[in-house]
Amino acid sequence: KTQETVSSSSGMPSQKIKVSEDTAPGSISQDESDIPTLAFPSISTADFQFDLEKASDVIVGKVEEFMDKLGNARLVLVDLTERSKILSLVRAKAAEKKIDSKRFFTFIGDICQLYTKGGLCCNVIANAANWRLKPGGGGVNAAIFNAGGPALEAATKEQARSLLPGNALVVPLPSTSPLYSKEGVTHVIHVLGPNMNPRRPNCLDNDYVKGCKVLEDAYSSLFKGFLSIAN
Ligand code: AR6
Repeated sequence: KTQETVSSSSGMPSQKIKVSEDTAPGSISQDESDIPTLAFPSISTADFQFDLEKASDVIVGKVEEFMDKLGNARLVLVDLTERSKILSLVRAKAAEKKIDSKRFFTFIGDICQLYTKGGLCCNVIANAANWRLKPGGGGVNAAIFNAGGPALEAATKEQARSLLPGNALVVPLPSTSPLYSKEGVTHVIHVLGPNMNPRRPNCLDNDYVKGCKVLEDAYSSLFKGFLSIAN
């Protein structure tokens, strides 16, 4: 057995994984970069002002639902700082449900620099998008469109011009995008979550019955989209 574990949740750079459990000497070991990995931000919980307790229940519930469909793929919830409340809530709830921490874990860092700054290989990243699929606007959307460059904007436009709440759009990234060449990201999945911010379009006015349903749909679309390219 030569398996090292990923340093989850600590914000420390993860180690290169060598998976060669129970294999014969000399057999090929799998490098971490071969493991399909989706890094995703917590959808709707910053600019869209969605309740963090409720969002963490939705995230952990959806992760649990998709666990046995993952195969060897991994899901990683990312946020910028170690003080992230959503990361602590999700970590605690995932531990309670005994979710396999090799298949799902949290990571601290900029989702646009997970490999170069954090040593974590993620071939797919998700974006908390706006309905027009436009760059800018702050948050993770501005960061991803910035890092992806004009190639990401063009590739997104080729796929769609808008997105409905609860939906996700898989965009293959051209190799000319710096996110591809530097970070190893082959696809960006744009996700539009429910909005509770009265200053943004489609505000749900604190209707959390509808809001939770839309957030569940958003994560289902995201994970299905990821699985469609992962396997
Ligand atoms: N890396 C990782 N996580 C990040 C990063 C980053 N670079 N930047 C932010 N986060 P938000 P929303 C985390 O506001 O609430 C945009 O303007 C952040 O801490 O980006 O779905 C769009 O155009 C939080 O946990 O998305 C939409 O109009 C999470 O990402 C609107 O905001 C989501 O925060 C969407 O709002």
